[in-house]
Formats: sequence, C-alpha cells, structure tokens
Amino acid sequence: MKKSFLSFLFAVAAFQLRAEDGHQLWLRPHATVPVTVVAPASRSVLLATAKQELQQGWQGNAGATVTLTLKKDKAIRYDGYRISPSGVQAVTERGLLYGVFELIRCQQTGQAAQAGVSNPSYEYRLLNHWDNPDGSVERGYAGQSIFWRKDSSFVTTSRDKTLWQEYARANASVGINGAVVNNVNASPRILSAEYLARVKAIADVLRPYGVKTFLAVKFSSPVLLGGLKTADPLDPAVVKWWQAKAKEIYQQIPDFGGFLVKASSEGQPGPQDYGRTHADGANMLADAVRPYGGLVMWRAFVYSPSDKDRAKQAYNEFVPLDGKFRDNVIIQVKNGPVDFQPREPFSPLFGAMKKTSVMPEFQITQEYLGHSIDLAFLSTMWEECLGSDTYQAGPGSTVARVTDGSVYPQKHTAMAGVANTGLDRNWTGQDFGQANWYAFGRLAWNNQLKSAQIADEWLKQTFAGAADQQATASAADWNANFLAPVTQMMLDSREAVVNYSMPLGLHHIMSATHDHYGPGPWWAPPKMRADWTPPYYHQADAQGVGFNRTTTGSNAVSQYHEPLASQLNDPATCPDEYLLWFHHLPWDFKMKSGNTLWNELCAHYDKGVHQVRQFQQTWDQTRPYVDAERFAAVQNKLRAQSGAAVLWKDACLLYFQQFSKLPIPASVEPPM
Ligand code: GCW
Repeated sequence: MKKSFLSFLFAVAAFQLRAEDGHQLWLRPHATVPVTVVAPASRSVLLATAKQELQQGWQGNAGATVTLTLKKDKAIRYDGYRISPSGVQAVTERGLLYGVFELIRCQQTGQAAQAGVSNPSYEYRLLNHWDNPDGSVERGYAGQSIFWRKDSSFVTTSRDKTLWQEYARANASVGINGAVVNNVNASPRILSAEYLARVKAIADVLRPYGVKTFLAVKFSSPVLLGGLKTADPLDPAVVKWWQAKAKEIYQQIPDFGGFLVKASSEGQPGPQDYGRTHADGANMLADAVRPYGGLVMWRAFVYSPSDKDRAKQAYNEFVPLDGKFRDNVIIQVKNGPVDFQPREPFSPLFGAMKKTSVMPEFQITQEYLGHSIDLAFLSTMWEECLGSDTYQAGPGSTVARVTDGSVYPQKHTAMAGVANTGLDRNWTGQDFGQANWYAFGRLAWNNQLKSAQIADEWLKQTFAGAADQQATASAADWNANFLAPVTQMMLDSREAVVNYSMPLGLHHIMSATHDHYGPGPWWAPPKMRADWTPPYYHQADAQGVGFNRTTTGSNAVSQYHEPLASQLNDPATCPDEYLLWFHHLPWDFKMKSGNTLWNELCAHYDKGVHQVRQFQQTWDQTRPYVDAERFAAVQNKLRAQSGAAVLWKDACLLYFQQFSKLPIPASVEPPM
C-alpha cells in the first residue's frame, strides 16, 4: 500500500518534470490508472524501467494485473516480445521493455494490442549522431549537440543526465537500441581517456533504456592520437594499438556496441592510403572488438573526382570484396547511390553483396529536404526505398528483404538513421521533425509498416493530448478535422519537396553556398571539383537535360539486376520519378502524360508550390486542436517553406529556361 503510494508520487513528479521542460516528444503525459505489475525478481535496471513505464503509462483496465515473463520461446527473435492476455513475454529484458511500450502505444492510440509475437526486422536499430566533440552538429538544424559541449568540461551535469534519459526513453519507446554518439567525420580525440570518460557517462544513462553506445572512429587514430608512424591495418603495431584501445573501452563500458567507420571517403583517411582494401581495414577493427562481441559498421559512402559517374563508385569498390569481410562487419549503405537526395533510386549495392552483411543508412536530419524549416515526413521516402525490388534473388527481393536476413543468411542485420536531434526545446527544430525520428524507429522495428499508420500513431500520441486539454473536441471531431487532414499533409509532404526542388529524377542541384538549403543548379566555380557542382548532375544544355546513366552513357544502369536494368535503361519504361536520373532527354521529349518534358518539369515545380500552400491552409484549420505554441511554430515554418518553394520553382525554371528556350506554360504561376 505504502509502496504504491510512493510510486504514485514518483510518477507525478516525473510527469511534472517532463511537462515543464517541454521535451515530451510523443511521450506526452496523459491520464493513467493503477496497474499491478508482476515481474521476475531482479535488480536489473532495464526491468525496473519496464515496470516503471507500465506503472506510469497504463491506460487500460484500472487495477489490471500485467505479468512480465522472461522465458525461452523459439518464436521470439532478438529483442522481440510476445503479447498475451496476461502480459508480455520475451527472451531478453529489452524485449519486455518494448512489449510494455507497445501496450502503452496501443492504449494511447486506441488500438487493441495484438496478441502474438512481434519481432524486430533488424537486430540493431541505430541512430547515428553527426555530433562533434565541440558541441556543433554536422548537418544539424536543431541546436547544439545533446552529448558534447563546447567548453567540454567533462563534468556530467544533472541537466545532461535528464536530457540523455529523455532521449534514451524516446528511443526505447520505438525500439531504437543503439546510438553512435559522435560524427562519422570523427575526431581522434573521441578515443582519448577524457572523452571516453564522458562516453561512459552517456552509456550509463542510456543503458537502463536498452540503448547501446557506439563510437565513430577515425581510421588514422593510431597516428593522430597514438603517435604511431602509420595506420596501416596490416601493421602489427597498429593492430596492437586498436586491440589495446578496444580493451580500454570495454573495461569501462562492458556492453559497448562497437565502431562505425567512414574511411577512404570524402578526404577521410582509410586503408586505401596504405594500398589496402576496405576489407583489410574493416577486418582489423572487427578483430579488435570481436573478443567483446563488438560490431564494426563500415560505410560504403565513397566517391572520387576521378570517377565519371559518382553513382557507380560504391558498387565498383565493394562488390568485388563480397565475402571477404569478417562476420562482425556490416557494410552501411546510404539508401541511394549519390547522397540522401529528396529522391534517388535505391543503391545498387542492396542485394548485390550476397555473402556480406549490408545495412541501410537513412538520413533523418533534413540536409537536402529543407533543414528544420520545411515540413517533410520522410517515412514515405524510406518506405519507398525498403519496398523497392532489387530482383537480386528473384522478384520480391526488396531492399527490406535483402537487408533483414530474409533473403541472405546475414550474420548481423541493422538499420541506421542520421539523427535530427539537438538542444532545441522541441528536440528537432521543426515539430514535425519529431515524426521522422519516430518513423525511423518504427520502420527499423518493422520494415513492412505503412507510413499512413506511422503518421496516425505519431499524431495521436503527439497532439491528441492537446485537444484533451482544450476540451473543445470530441473524438469524431478531432479525427475528422485534425487527424485526417494532417495525416494527409504528412503523407504528401515529401513528394511536395521533390516537386518544388528536384522533380523527375533531378538531383544534387541544391545550393552549395547555403548549406544545401534552397536552389543552386548554376553553381560551378572555376576549378571546383566537378562532382560537387550541380551541372555535373543535371547536364542541362540546348539539347536537353538529365544524366545519361544508360548503356550509351555511364552505364550505371547495369549495376541493377534484370529486369530492372532494362526497364530503367529505356525512357519509355523508366518511371517518371527516375527519368532524369538515368536519361538525358530533349526538352520536347514526349512524357507518358502527353506533355513535353519541359512542360512537365514546369508543372511539377508549380505543383510543389501549390502543395505547400495547401499545407498552410490545412494547418491554419487546426488552430482549435493544437496548443498555441506549436500551432504558431508550425505555421511560421510553413510560411517560410512556402517562400522557399517559390524560390526553388522560379530559380530552377528560369535557369533551365536558358537552355530550353521554351515559354513557361500559362497554367504555371509565372516567376516573380
Ligand atoms: O551528405 C554528405 C554530407 C556530409 C556528410 C557526408 C557523409 C558526415 O554533406 O556532411 O559527412 O555526406 O555521409 O559522410
């Protein structure tokens, strides 16, 4: 009796803490009822978290008893769980925690919890933070790092701990079980004793929520930090240095996850500096962490100015190494072959490496999709990629299935998302950016989920509370006037960005001088590396526009499996979305719609502008259902996005018109 009163008080205190600091994300406080939790006697922190979450979040039958059971169950994989009428069963404590969060999510979103097993699609579901030791965040648009501070006084404050705890809790609620806490453009300092002490402090806070800590490492650390003469992966002194470093880390963080490596990529040092291969480098690191069960995620984001088509290089470098990697190495591949553009075809590496573990990397932070200004729900983009058929092992070999172990016997499976978190009060800058963090976790757990369901869940958890507070809306009213239109807005939002920025397969035509925000198809300073300039990608000239990657061009198309390669190779069968990715076509090329290419291009840019204006109208109608702060914040962002969309349209149409020499159709809003 006394005990439950005390836990009630704790629950109230925790509720108030979150309510006050505004960091609730989709875990907003809501009315709860008592529940009795029966759980194995254990001093485990994870189990304590699971119990506490259930007690703090229960909205089911008042006074119900929920049993958490750890026992063998062949149907449960990794940290999956089984929901039964009596409670949650799992083979790991993490599984129990995820089952608890599933129960609470169902209660909160008005769904019946499905009895049966839920297994994660991927063993590792990871956020990658491009956070630098000085507190800045590469491609971060939500303030400084939540992990590192400029002054780097290594004292962990209670504010740090609260933040990390809320962060870990949010991750756990969607099944994210790992975090790489520093930038892939890694500073060697991260492996110094003083930084490792802070990494340990972070790991200690993330652990009770089942989030493992990983580090990105610089390949030349043995030289830069260790004072060795070389970082050659086959040099015995280098091997020894990494072994000692791994030991030092695991002594402090016994459940440390492992290393993420960007090597021989964008000027980063790597094995190729010593005439060695990616496999030589990855395997050396893999051997160093193997005794402790550690993992090496080796990125395949490689390109160089010498290659005539940047889109081809990763495949060319990595496919010949298939089967040469240790089994605790995973090759981490960006969803598209170039670089997180608003739309790319899937990377041809997916499914092509049949004897190597391969994982998708998505970008949650909106580097090329409008930073934290534009509203872009990225779930539809990831769903599109995961659902793309690679044909590598026959029809149905989707990116999802060739990476989650369904098609190939991968030793490890994983999915990574480049995080969009920062110190901003709402974590992600744009309130709807939270939905992308949420969606990433949900898709990593279940790569077959539909974006419509994810949007629906997120909106109910993130905004329904606000309607309750204002007591203005019945459920039916809220569903019709908030949930339905806002869900539609989210589902349309990424396509709108594609339309007003890079439609029909255009890519990499963003501004280089404004940190990749806004248009810049003309940017090509003399002596600049061609593969960094937009004209390299759009190839606009008097004859037409687009990158010829067909068999008569760079032949990147042949990196795809048949029948896809032939389909993409022919403009008549290539989907419109990828047309200018694969083809250089005349301005008067006849599109499937009957329009000329030029008119179709104009129509897409114009449509994007109108879509954003529609989003503004949709959002304006939601005022009765949203608290004033979030209503105004999103309204302002949409206003800015609307201006940005017009700028994209006007700039791109006027720029391309210099080549097409064709009039902008009367149906299109004329440039300002
Ligand atoms: O998208 C590009 C970014 C770089 C990033 C790089 C990468 C971390 O512009 O900022 O560096 O990709 O993924 O390594």
